[in-house]
Amino acid sequence: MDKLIQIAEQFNTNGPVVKVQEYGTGNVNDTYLVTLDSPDSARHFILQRINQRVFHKPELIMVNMRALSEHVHRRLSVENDEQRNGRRWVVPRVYSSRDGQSYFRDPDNEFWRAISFVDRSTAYARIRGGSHAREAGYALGRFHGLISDMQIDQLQDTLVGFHITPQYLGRYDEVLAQDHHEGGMNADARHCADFVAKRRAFASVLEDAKAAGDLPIRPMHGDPKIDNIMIDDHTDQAISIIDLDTVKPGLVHYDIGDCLRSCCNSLGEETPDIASVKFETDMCREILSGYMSTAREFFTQKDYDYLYDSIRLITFELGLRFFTDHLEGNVYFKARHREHNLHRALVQFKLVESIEEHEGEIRKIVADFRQPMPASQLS
Ligand code: GN1
Ligand code: MG
Repeated sequence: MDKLIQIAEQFNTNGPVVKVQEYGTGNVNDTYLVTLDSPDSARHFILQRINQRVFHKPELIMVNMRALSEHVHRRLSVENDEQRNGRRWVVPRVYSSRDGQSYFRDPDNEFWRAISFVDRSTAYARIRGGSHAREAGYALGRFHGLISDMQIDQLQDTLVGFHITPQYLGRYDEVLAQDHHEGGMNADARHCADFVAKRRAFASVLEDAKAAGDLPIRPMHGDPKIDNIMIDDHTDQAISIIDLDTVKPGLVHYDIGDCLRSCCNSLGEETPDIASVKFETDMCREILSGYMSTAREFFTQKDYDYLYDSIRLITFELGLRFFTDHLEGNVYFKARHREHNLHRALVQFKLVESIEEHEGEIRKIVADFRQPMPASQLS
C-alpha cells in the first residue's frame, strides 16, 4: 500500500494522499480510488495501472484521451441549451505527473495514469430498469454525437485488432491447433467449441460491411458496457462514459452491440445462473430509444441495417474471446479461478442464443426506430 501511495503522489493533485483503495471490477487494468486531504470537491481521483500485456503502447491511450478531451470540451463550450438537453456531461480529466507527463512509469516499468473522479454519480454493474436502460442508450448516442466530427486520423490505434471478429476467430483456431484441447475438453468447453463452429461464417459480417463501404470508420468508445456509464446520483440521468482506453477509429456498431449485450442481460456477465440468462427486448427498445434521441443526426439508413447483426456479433465475439482466453490459460482477462473465463464464455453464448431466438422481435424494434428514408439516400 505504501508503494501505491508513493505512486499516487507522483501526480499533481490537490493535497496529500491519505488513502488508496482498490476500485471497480475491470477485467484488464488495475484501478484504485485515491483519497486526498483536501476540500470536498476534489477529494478523490482515479489511479490506474495499465495492463501492458494488453496495451503494448499505453502512451497512445494518453494521446487519444488528450485529443478526445480537447475536442469534446470545445464542442460542449459552443452548445446551446437545447443541445445540452438540460444535463451536465462530464469528460474525465487527465492529471499530469510531477514531471509534466500524462503518465508515470515506475522503476519496474509499470505504466500509471491518473484521471479525475466523476463525483456525485454511480456506475452500476447491472441494469436497474427501463429508465436506466434509456439513459445508457442516451449516453452512448451523446458520446458518439460529440466525437462524430473528430477526424479519425486524430486518433491512434491503442489496441490493434480490437473488435475485428475474424481475427479473434483466427487466434482461436491457432490456440486450438497449438494444443491437444479437443480430446481433453470437458462438456462445457466442448459445448463452446461446437457453438463457435456453427457460427463461423457469421463472424465477418461487420468487417464485410466495412469493406463494402456500407459502414464507415468512425471514432468509437470500444467498451461502453453498463459498468462504464455514469448515472448522476440526484437526477438519475447519464452524465458520462468512462474508461476511454479503447477510444479509437472503429465502427459505432461495435459500441452499440457491446452496450446492448451488456445492458439487456440483467443478470450480468458474471451470473452463476447461466440457464436463466436472456436478452431482454424491452431493455433493447429503451436503449435504442435513448440512443436514437440523440444520434439521429449522424445515423444513416445503412447503419440501421446492421443493428441486429452487431448485437449478435459483439456478444458472440466476447464469448469467443473469453473461451479463447480460457484455452490459453487466462492470459488476457483477469480470472479468479481456472474456469472463470469458460464460465464467462458460457454466459455470453447463452445470451447469443437468446438474441437469435428474438431475432424477429429485435428487427421489429429497429424498424420502429428507422426514420423514413431522406431523398438523398434513395438510390
Ligand atoms: C474488458 O477491462 P474492462 O472490464 O473494462 C475488455 C472489454 C470487454 C469487457 C467485458 C481492453 O473490459 O472488451 O467487453 O472486459 N477490455 C479490453 O467485461 O479487452
Ligand atoms: Mg474497459
